[in-house]
Parts: sequence; structure tokens; C-alpha cells
Amino acid sequence: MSVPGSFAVLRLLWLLSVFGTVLPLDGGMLFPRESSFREVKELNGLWDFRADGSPNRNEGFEKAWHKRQLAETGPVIEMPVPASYNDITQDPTLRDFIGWVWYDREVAVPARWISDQGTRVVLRVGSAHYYSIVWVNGEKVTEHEGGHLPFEAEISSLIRREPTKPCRITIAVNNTLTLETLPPGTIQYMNDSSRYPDGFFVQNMDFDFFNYAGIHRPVLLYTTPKVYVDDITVETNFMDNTGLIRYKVSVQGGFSNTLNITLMDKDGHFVASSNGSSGVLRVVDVKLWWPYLMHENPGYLYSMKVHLIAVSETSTYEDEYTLPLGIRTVNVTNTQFLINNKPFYFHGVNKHEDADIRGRGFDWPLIVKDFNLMKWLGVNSFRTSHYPYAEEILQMCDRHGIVLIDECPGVGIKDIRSFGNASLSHHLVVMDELVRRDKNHPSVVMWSVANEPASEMPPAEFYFKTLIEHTKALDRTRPVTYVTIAEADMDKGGPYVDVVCVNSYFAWYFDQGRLDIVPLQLSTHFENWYRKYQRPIIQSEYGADAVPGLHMDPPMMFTEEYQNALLQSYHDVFDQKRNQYFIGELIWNFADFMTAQGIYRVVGNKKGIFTRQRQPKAAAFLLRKRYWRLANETGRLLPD
Ligand code: BDP
Repeated sequence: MSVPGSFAVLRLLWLLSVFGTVLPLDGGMLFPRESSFREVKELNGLWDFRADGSPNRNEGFEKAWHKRQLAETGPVIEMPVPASYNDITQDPTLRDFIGWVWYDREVAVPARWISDQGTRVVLRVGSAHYYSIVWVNGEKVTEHEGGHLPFEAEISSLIRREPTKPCRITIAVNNTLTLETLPPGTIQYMNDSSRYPDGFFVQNMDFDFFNYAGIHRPVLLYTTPKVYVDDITVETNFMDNTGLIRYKVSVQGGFSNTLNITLMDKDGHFVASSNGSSGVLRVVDVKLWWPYLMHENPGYLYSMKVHLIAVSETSTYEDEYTLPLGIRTVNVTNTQFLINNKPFYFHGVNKHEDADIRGRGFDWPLIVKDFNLMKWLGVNSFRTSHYPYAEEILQMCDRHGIVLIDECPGVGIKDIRSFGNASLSHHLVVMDELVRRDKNHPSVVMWSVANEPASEMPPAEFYFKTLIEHTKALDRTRPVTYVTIAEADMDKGGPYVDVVCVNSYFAWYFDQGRLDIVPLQLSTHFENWYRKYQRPIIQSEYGADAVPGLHMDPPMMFTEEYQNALLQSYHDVFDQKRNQYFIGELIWNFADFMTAQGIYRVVGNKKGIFTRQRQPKAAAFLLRKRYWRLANETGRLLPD
């Protein structure tokens, strides 16, 4: 199967530096927003769907399914978009399907979008896992590799060719993971004909979550004028009471143009303005963006309205895009993580985009429920383990002041063949796409380029040096990390990370049931890390599986009591190191989540402090008590 120092000095350095974000990608990836000059049409709902079950999974291409309505090519079923397809039907072959699946639907495009030659129509897919090819009326418009980031294609001329016909959108998605995909995987053919039927193969993966597939985030059409605001980059800083927003706007479509930039506060009052494609906005009496529980008014957002007028010999084009932005700084010292020059202590969670039935599909009720639970818990931060989350979630974090470690899908890189050039090139592109999408979110305070790679392998040093330096060149305003598990791991990438993020599972994967060893082992572990790298340390994962309702005292593994006792033993050490170099704790995991089937997992990973249905286990109450205490001890603004 083929798959295709002082404020003044800091400020001066900041102002003198070359504008930070150098993006090699072709264009921007601004979140689609309506304005007086832009419209959005959501294509969510039921699409026709067909999995290609042919032995080589290639029948769809051989018979050109995209040339006709999918329903004319064979039996189709209704499939909700967005959603993973895996858990929607009663068919186990679809749940565990590997290969190409096909979606299609027809869309009525507003007549004015077609007749107005000055309008661009763009088709956007929020994300589809893993490799996607998109056709409109049988013509290929784009393809995209990678499961968690958006992609789009301009389709204006195509839909104008046959203006009276409905527009048919076909999307083929392949979930196959190879040594060069991110995350990597291998396809293994079982050739022993006495044990397996002809052509039998399995997908192997070295990561611990179900490889959900399908169209996971909203699909939509949106318009812009022919000359349009393609990208905006902001970098923020402040000095005393004055905020500084350094901006850059890129315009596509030709013709000379005029750009007017207006900054408004939360109430819509004018704050500052500027002209031109780059500049600095000064904000008097600035209201900084603060994390939740660190300030009485967290998540303060300004709005930057970019207004474009472009004039050609025959026409005038007008565009407007409003970007929400927060003014804040992030800095890292040897022992501290500073937000707006105040020490920030991460008390939070690791999550997954995961739920019953919808799998990894975008779902507003779930997202809002999770935010309510996080705020109830007293969470001030989370890590997007182990891939980029929907941008709508980042927008919620911006508004609520929840701090994010933004992780790319570099998880399960354990095979030496996944450290080759092809893997590295793709990993660099994924970081380009991630930074391009998320660079303007104040909630994002650090990039994570990988989780627990086999960094002790010889090629890993070059791989991570390149990856981390590349990410720092993309964005000079945020620290970069990769998440590690073992001391040996850090030998190769350690010197390049700004913050040490370390996962450990003492008294779980090792020394099973021996909670008494946690204080000694954890404390030694931290001391070794700090002695070696002199960087602040975050406990980026720790935890224990607990089957809800299972009780035993004295505690035994898998009971709610054991999960509680294990967390408590970690907390005692965290509290000893907190005033030294230890800057945060992120529990594994916020909620139970689905994994591949295996003898270590009882219908998924049960390390959640909430069940998969978001009901609390005993550990949720323990953590809630702790996080609110931590918020009181570490979260208040320290006096200047
Ligand atoms: C960590 C991984 C995470 C797993 C967790 C576990 O980073 O993805 O789910 O272990 O085993 O090593 O529960």
C-alpha cells in the first residue's frame, strides 16, 4: 500500500532584532472568521462514506471514485463530519480499518460567490487523519500529510466552470502510518499461511492512544476578496505600563494596497492604530494577558482589526480580518518560568482529544465540559499531548487564561529508521505548520517537538538539534522542549531544550506496588536532571491507572486508593523542590482514553482522574484540593 535582564535592555534587544517569525510555507493559515468582507459556510453534517476494502486498498483510485458521486461507485453509508469513523458503526472491520476511506457530499454554493469574479472561495479542512486528497467536481485541488493541522485550497475557478451544477467535494483519507509519518508506525504482513489468511497485515505503532481516523475537524468554505489579508504575525512585549505589539501583515493577490491597523480593547474602544504591512502599536495603560488564577482578570484580549483596500485599474477590493491578541511575555531562567516577568508554576493536566463514539472528532459540548472541569479542578495549564489540538480549543485557552504547552505529533519515534532525512524533513514541515497556525495565541507559552523519542540512538542528536534550532528560528519568543522519560534520553537533545519536561512512572511500570520507593527515586531523578542541565524542570507526566469503582485498602494497583496514594507520594517531592528549580506538574491524564487493544489496557488507558465520560474518580478531589492550594501559594501576583 502506498501512502503517497533589565526591562530596558530586553526591550531594546527586542526592538532591534530582525522580525522574528520566518516561515518558509507558502501562505498563512488564519482561522476563518466572518467579517463585512468574508463569509463562512460550514459543511459539517452527514457525508456519504465508503471504506476501500479491496486487498490493496487501491480500488478507489483504480476506478476513479472521485469522478462520480461516491454513491454511484458502490454501497455508501452516512458518516458524520467531524468525527472519527471508527466507533460510529457496529462493524469491527471499520473500527480497525487500515487504508483509504472516501467521503463525499454536494454543496450549493451561493450564486454571488460564483458570479463575483472578485471573490475567492476557499475550501478548508480543519484536520483529517492521516493523509488526505481532496477533489472538487472530480479535479484534485490539494493533498495533505498529517492528522492534526488544517489545510485548504482555493477553488474559485473550478466552481465557476460549471456554475449551475452543485459542487461535489470528495475527500479520501488514509490512516496508514509508516516509518516516515508523524507519529511513525509500520505495516507488517503476516506471511505464515498456516496462521494467517493471504494478504493479512497489521499496523504496528509505538504510542499509547487509539489511531483514530477520518475527518476530525470542521470542513468549510469561506470567501475572501481577490486581494486579501493572508497572514498576520504579532509579537508582544511591555515596558512599565506600555504594551508593545510588533505586527506584520502579508497580503496576497497583487495590486497596490493600503493597510489600516486598529487596536481595540475588550469593550471595543479604540486603543491604537497604525498603517502599513509592519509596525509597532503602543498600548498605554496596558492590560496584560494573565493566566487563570494568577490575576483577577485573566485572559485579557485586545482585537487587532486589519483593514485592506487594494485598487486595480478596474476594481477596488476591500478586506477586513480581526485577530484577537493578548499582550504578554514569556522568559525562562535557570530555575524559573516567567510570564510577564513573574514566576509561573504549572499546575495542570495532559489531555487527549478523545471521547466515546466521536473518537477524536471536534465536539463543542465536550470541549466546554472539559474547560468547566479544568476550572473546577484549579488547572492553570495543559499540554496538548500528543498532537496539536483544534484551534478553537486554543482560542478558549486564550479567553480563559489557560496556559498551553503546544505539542506536535512527534510521539512514538522509537525506531532508528524514523530518524532519517525523510522523517526529519516531514517533522520540520509539521513544526512550520504548527507555528504558522498557533504563533499568535497568547496561551501558547512553549513548543514541544516530541514525546519520549528514543533519543539515546546515535542519529537522534543531529535530529533534535536540527528540530529544536529550526523551531527557535521560527519563533524567537517562546521556549522549546521535548518531553523525555529516561535520564539516558536527554544526553542527545538535552543541551538544546529550554525547559526539561520529564515523564516518570515510579511504582507503576517499575517497582510495581511499591509506593514507598517514590520519594527516594523521584528526588534523586530531579537532582540528577538539574545537576546535568541547570534548566527548570516540569513533571510533564506521572500517574497510575485506576478502574473507577475499584477499591482496596491498603491500596493496590488499579484501585482508586492506589492512584490517590501514588499522586500524593509525588506531591510530597514536588513540594520539596518547588522553591528550587521545579516549576510544574501535569497529571497523566485528565480523562481515561482509548488505546489499541493489548494486555496492558482494559478497554483503554485508565490513568484519567476523570472517566472517559468525564465523571470524577477519587483522585480528582485530591487534585482539586491541591491545585487550589497551589493557586493560593504560587498564583497570586508577587509584589514588584
Ligand atoms: C507515557 C506516554 C503516554 C502514555 C503513558 C502511559 O507518554 O502517551 O499513555 O506513558 O503509559 O510514557 O499511561
